[in-house]
Amino acid sequence: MIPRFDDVEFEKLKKLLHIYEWGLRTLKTKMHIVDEDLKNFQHRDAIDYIASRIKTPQSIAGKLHNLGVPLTTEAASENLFDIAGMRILCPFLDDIHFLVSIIRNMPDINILSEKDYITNPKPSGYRSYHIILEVPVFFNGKAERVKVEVQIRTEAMNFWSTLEHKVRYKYKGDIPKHLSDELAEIAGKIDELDNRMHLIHEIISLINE
Ligand code: 0O2
Repeated sequence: MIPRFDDVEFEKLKKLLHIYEWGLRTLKTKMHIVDEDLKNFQHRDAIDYIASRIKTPQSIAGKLHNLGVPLTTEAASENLFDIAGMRILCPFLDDIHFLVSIIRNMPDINILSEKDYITNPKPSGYRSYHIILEVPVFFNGKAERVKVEVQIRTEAMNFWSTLEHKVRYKYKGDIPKHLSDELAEIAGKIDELDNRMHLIHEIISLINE
């Protein structure tokens, strides 16, 4: 049976999700400004695309249920780090760590954790850089901190992970071995492609200099 929030908690959750939305919008504006600054003043195109989403109440309820914690807004904000999610797609490999260092230098952003699946890919072949951070927002006249999960990866890595996510969903996480082997092999090819594209880009940049 699909778990649901009761009516009181659902009303509280709707309010909480507004605050997450403001946090996400604040971070999105910051990243768009970074993008313009890089393009206009540093001649660098490190961001191709920024996408963001707020988790649905159903998905939040499902995740809390799986964690075995009560279906409350308090439990959601304490236990879930990806209620607000942002994905940043980069053209080239070196743009990922470059953007991570920019985010680390933002004075009002508090970084809670980082996972570097670029340097250490998951056994599935998944590559991406994950940062859980806190963004300041004003709510009811006082400053609150909103958690956002940021995933940074190349377009090619995103192509792979979108398909793999669909396969994972289809097989409810239990992907048949022949398919997971195939996906892991393709992930390796995508890594090679990212590295070769990066090299060509480096050569062109050197020639331009
Ligand atoms: P959804 O449906 O996208 O929200 P853990 O592995 O337990 O240490 P955890 O909590 O899974 O850590 O966090 P992690 O590893 O940072 O993963 C967070 C999100 O990254 C996942 O969210 C996925 O969106 C994505 N992700 C992680 N591993 C994979 C993978 O192997 N394949 C794909 N396609 N995506 C991955 P959710 O909540 O699991 O799923």
